[in-house]
Amino acid sequence: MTDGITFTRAIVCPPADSYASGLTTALLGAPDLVVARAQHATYCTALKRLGVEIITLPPDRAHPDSTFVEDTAVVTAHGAMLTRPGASSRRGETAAMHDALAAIYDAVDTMTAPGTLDGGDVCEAGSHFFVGLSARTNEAGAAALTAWLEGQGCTASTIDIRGDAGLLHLKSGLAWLDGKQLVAVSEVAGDPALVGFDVLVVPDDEAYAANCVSVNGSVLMPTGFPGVTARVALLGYKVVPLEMSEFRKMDGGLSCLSIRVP
Ligand code: CIR
Repeated sequence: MTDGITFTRAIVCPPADSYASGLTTALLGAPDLVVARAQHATYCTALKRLGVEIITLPPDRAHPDSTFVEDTAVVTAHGAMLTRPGASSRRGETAAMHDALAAIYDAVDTMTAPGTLDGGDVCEAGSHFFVGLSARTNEAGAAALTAWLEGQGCTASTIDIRGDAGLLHLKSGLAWLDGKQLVAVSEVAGDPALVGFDVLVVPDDEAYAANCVSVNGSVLMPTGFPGVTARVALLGYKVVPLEMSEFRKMDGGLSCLSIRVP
């Protein structure tokens, strides 16, 4: 680990009873709620073992996608901004996140219309942030976040994934491990915004594993992707494998399940 961020807390929200009625394009069948809750609990335990305090929001039955908390806010060491999620069915998720963030940060900013942005489109790489333009994040949302990040002393660049039908969010295909090290699917790896970074390119048949999460020197990775897992380990990272089947069924990945706070 050369230049990572130390995370002290993570905000999570266990899947609600309504979880299976959330948005999905995955065609992998209905998720098993009991298994999803067990996988979520294991995820939280893994974060705790890495020194992260878990802040748990109550399951939100009115919002089936509310377990994917990452989409509702972007945080830095100094501040937090609530997003305006691209899917209108998810906009009400930000109220609970506001309360959690207000207990941590002096001020919580809020994105306004016409901007839309999902936190899954925001890949933090130290003080630089890659912001995806996607079906969920529009130009106004990306511009508003960029201005906000600059006010926080950070920089940002955009990556347009609107032509990549297989990517729901930028972080579906891009992760930062630490320093200059990124993990990316081939569609994202060649983007000019990544010049100057080292990119581990994920093979197409293991693309789901590009959504991995670097936490305090270890890398959380979904099980079932031996090629990319071995390559991350070869780079010197300790890999923590986690079963994600019931979240993948709802288009979710490891990063979506938490907001990690420095
Ligand atoms: C959605 O479509 O909004 C959810 N079913 C999945 C969100 C996944 N979030 C993420 O990748 N950051």
